[in-house]
Amino acid sequence: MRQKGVAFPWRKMATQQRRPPAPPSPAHLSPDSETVDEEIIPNRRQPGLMIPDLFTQLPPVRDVLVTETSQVQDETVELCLPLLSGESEELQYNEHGVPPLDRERHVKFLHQCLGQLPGRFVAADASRPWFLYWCLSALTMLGEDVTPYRQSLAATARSMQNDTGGFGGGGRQLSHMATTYAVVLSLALVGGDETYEVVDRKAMWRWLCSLKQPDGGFQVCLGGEEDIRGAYCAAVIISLLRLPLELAPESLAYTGDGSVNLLTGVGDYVRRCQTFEGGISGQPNAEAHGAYAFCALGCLALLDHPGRSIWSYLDVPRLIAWLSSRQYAPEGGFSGRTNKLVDGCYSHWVGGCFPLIEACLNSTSGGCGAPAADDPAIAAASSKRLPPADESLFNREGLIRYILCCCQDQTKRGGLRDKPGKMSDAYHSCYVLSGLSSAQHQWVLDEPEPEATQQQLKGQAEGLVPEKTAGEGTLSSSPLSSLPGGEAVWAVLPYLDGLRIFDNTDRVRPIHPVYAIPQQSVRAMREYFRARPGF
Ligand code: FPP
Ligand code: K
Ligand code: ZN
Repeated sequence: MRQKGVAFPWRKMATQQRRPPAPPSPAHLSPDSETVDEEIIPNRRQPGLMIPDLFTQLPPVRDVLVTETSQVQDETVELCLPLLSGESEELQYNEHGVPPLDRERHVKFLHQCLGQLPGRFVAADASRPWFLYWCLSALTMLGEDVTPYRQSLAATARSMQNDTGGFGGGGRQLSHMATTYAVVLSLALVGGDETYEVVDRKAMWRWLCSLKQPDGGFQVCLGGEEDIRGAYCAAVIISLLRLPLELAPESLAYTGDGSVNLLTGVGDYVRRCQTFEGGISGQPNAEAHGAYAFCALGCLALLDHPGRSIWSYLDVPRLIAWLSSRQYAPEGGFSGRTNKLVDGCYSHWVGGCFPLIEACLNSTSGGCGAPAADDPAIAAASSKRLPPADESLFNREGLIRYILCCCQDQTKRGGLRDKPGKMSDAYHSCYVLSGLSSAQHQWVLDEPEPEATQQQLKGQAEGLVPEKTAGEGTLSSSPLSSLPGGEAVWAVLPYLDGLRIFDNTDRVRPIHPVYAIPQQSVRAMREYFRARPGF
């Protein structure tokens, strides 16, 4: 039987290569597609591999309009299909048609990226803190011990810190929210008191206050753009360093009556970033992008228990629809935005949204069982709740296939990549592995004590969060403690539902769904600063 449909460019190529004919075509082709005589997909797959048709065949529905976009999409599928179908001679497939994680080569590549880089990397000089985070995070997920980097990291971080607060991309560079986030996470990853001590928390707090805007958001650097990265990075930094929430009088957002703190209006800022598509844009009225969806959810999950905050500020059903549309077949990976291509890094930016959404759906807080909140926004959100997510909201198998088949560098270079044909790099190594980690694990959020819930709700309604343990040396007579969402108790298990298509030795370490580093690293750093509520 021959497939019917429009002519696909890759089939012509396949004919020229004269590959052996394919097995019978999929039964799911749309019955009313045009009847065009054409060649069938080649298949050189090793016999006996168990790979669902979804990942080895062309999509059943296809828009006949040919555009630049549809052409690059076709080219991408053409590159991925042989790798996904068990046809690559360079890959060693297991019985599910999935190759192993090439740990050793990735580890070697990542250690190299932490050393001196070739001259062309001068263009990435301002991103040095990012390289630290990407490599240390990826190595950690691969099970490597990164504590030997403690001393050198502390020294490097010191050289990047400004007296006016925050970290720049290097010595004498302006502090930036992104580089500061990357340094703080790197310090957390290597751990150790002397490492934590590097951070000048008081200067950091002042600097964050200077970036806080009256509309609730944060600038990414002094005088720079305000966007949702700023809000997410600020929330992570405040939470990990347990910074006080009250505003310095110099802040643009300071009102003088204590009605506004570092977190005031952040949720509303995030709300304004949800677009007509259901996804999240970098700033209000821009295009939805997966990287910003993660920033939005991570930020909300720190503001409060995600079972409340995500429902309060976002249209969850529309966000889920948009996130789900990011996963493509046959590739299995995620795209970052509508009509664009799959890319390994979205395994984290988009894939990492699902644990947070699942926690929000499965939560009994703030609507599904907990006493109804006084806050009308929460009450309204509760009324449109979806049923709990007892199944995965994304195709974990597809993502794992894309990562292991398509995102591993196949040469001795090692490292992970955007897609076949691209070079591996530290950024993609980190976020592809983060996505793999999300797909291999299941996170559940333990419910807070009812008393704590009520207290937090009250605190939130007042725009304040009551300090749990008032400590010596706090900033003022009415100190505000760190973000309540930071106290949420997350528990992780290997994801065990359904078929495990990867070898057990290919499981990477779990990372905290909000901070994207191991939970132990989060705990250790927050524990260290718990004893230092002031400066
Ligand atoms: C488009 O790139 C990418 C963006 C619009 C946003 C990128 C932002 C991040 C990856 C991270 C932000 C988060 C933090 C915490 C700093 P593109 O056009 O090259 O890619 P595309 O075609 O896949 O959209
Ligand atoms: K991209
Ligand atoms: Zn990418």
